[in-house]
Amino acid sequence: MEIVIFGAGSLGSLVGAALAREHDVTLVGRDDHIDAVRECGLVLEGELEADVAPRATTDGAGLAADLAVVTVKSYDTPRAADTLATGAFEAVLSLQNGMGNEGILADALECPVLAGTASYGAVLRDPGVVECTGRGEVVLGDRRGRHAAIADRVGAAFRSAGLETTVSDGMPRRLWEKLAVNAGINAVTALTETENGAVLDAPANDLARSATRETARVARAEGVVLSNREALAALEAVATETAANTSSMRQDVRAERRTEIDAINGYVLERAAARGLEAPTNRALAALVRTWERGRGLR
Ligand code: KPL
Repeated sequence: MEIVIFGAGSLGSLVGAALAREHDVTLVGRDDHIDAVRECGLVLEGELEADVAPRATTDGAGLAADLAVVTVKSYDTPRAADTLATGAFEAVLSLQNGMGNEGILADALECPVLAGTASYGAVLRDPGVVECTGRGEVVLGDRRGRHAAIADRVGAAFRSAGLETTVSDGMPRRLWEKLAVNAGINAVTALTETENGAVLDAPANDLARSATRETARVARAEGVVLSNREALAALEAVATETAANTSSMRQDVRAERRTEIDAINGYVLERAAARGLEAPTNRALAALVRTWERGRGLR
């Protein structure tokens, strides 16, 4: 399969390196990482291994492929959608944190757009080197239950490259469950400079569990069947599997980059307000991270 990865950050590079073992991959990114991949190839280390030479470019305009996998930060989705619209793809898969990304892509594109989640731990160690710090899972599907054959083909392509992948016909619930996990882990670990496993124990666990419970409540108000027990079990499972990992938001804060707070705790707040609900823990976490961003001139 010909696959373009839009967003050569840590997750995009991990997925791109794994896929390049079996498929014809082009990485689209912006920094010295792309120069290194162009010159020396891409090395995937840790729990998944690969030494591959995908094409790499900083210009994503006008590309054509069977599949585009979008891994850019959620706040870059509108820009990625405009660029993708200048190319030609059989299908697009959003593999991003937060909610609403595939809707933004679908509004700009004519091809089928699939939604997905990924719980692999990934860290960019050096330009051209990405480490898989925790085996996770990719879950993908069409949010509205159409395009099942395309989702199956994409799932098979991911599995053939050694990525644990489930094709789901219940994506809205999967996306809300992932959001509930990210709402519990990301801001707490970013603000406290801790690994994901910190949310399993006191004192951080109260905060994380409260953010996750609030998210599950908002999901139910939005018509998604997600009990507090299920959301908390997902939080515990991901935090346990990725206990030694650095969350993507902590990586952003460490690198003094803008975070995905608006698409995670901020999104929960937005939907809570629309449903007349309170979400005080998500409100406090979002306020703290947004204050940090403002202090750094990032918003
Ligand atoms: O998605 C993640 C992230 O870091 O954004 C988790 C699941 C928390 C893994 O680190």
